[in-house]
Amino acid sequence: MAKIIVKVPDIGGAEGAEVIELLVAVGDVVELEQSLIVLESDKASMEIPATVAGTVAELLVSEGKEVCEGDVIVVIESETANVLEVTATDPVAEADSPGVLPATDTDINVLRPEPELEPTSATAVKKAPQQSPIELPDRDDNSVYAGPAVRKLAREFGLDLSEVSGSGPKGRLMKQDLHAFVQKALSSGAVGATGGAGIPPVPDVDFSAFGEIRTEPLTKMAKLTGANMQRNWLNVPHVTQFDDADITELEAFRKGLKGEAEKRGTKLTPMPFLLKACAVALRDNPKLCSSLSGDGKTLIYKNYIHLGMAVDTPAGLFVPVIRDVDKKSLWDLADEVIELAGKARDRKLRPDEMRGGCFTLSSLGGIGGRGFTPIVNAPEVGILGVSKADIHPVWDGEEFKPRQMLPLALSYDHRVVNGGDAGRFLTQLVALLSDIRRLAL
Ligand code: CAO
Repeated sequence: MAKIIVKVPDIGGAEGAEVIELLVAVGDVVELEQSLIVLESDKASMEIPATVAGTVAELLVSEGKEVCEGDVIVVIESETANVLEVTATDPVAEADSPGVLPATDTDINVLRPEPELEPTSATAVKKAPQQSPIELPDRDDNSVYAGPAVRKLAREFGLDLSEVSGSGPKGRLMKQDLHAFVQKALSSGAVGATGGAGIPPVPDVDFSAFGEIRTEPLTKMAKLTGANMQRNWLNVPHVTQFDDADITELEAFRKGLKGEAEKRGTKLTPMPFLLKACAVALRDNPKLCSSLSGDGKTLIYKNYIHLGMAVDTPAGLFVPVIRDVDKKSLWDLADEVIELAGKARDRKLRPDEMRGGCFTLSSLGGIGGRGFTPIVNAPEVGILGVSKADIHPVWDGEEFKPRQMLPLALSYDHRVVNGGDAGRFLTQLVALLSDIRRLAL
């Protein structure tokens, strides 16, 4: 029997992550790849799998704990046969230091016998050097422990980090410390008085005074989504424009492909058609695919079309990005919609799968409703809200005909996109969806 430690893997540049769920307990028998814990960073939520089969000997984290890449999460006691198989190919594991397998999602270390881990095998090898549980970035001149992302956020808020106290290990400053500091300053009126946002706070109400209540802490992802929505709502002057696309023919074509889709093992919803039509309309109306530079002086045009797709999950809203939509077939897009939506719901999206979007689609078509005004996902400048298609009587010049109409709402950043730009984009989109032969033009 050998003891294997499972560490926090590369979390895609995210600076720290919170343990939001423990999926195993000490003594549990786990299989290879079985999920051990769920982490939530400010970029993604992810499950950390067991890298070997065995028994959970130690659980070194608890719910709510903040962890960083390289921190030890779990110690698994495993049959040596499996372990040796893994470590034999790893030259570092033969040495005194713990062996780290390169390029895996999770580091595996074979622990040499050490008193606190009570190794059971006499063949278990020498003691591993003590690892620092959390890597601390260098202190700055003012003795502030903070990572680059926190320092960037402080610059955005215009905060002096030495005024903020850190709640992380060894006083390390975390993003939530900055948020709490700003929140406190806003509610105390301090920022308003010094020329800050000056938005009057919503009063804190004791709801229990009016009846029974229940409280539930927000998940990190929900808090982050809320903060992003507020940031986008406050920073972006929004305009929303509406139209309906006649998708009667598109729907007939799509339904005709149902059998072929089943044979291919996929499902063709209206989403791949929407993605494809948006890609063509964005190519022809590049302003909708641009972003404003940080100083607001330059417009950045992108020669690629990567589209975000809002996915509704029990853990909150995720926006995975489908890359190079203009270069993919409807079948490819159908597969990718299913794959990314599945990963979002299973909390398996990697941070890099949620980056680089140019424009977002938010479809509530499968849920219902006649229309909504989506909030732009800045620094993107446009987002398309899609509602449920329904049969409506449409006047064709001589009579009313029953047509399947798809309600669309385009929200845009009015600093970048004018009504004319948006009107042309939406009109083209409607034309493309109403006659999908135009997608080939
Ligand atoms: N009108 C009518 N029916 C529609 C439709 C529309 N606009 N869009 C989809 N449908 C149908 C589909 O064809 C499917 O029907 P069948 O099961 O009979 O074939 C059904 O609705 C369910 O589709 P779906 O929602 O599972 O699949 P999708 O490809 O259309 O969408 C996804 C995928 C991931 C975008 C969607 O599941 C989702 O999560 N939407 C929510 C997005 C969201 O929350 N936006 C709000 C963000 S702001 O809070």
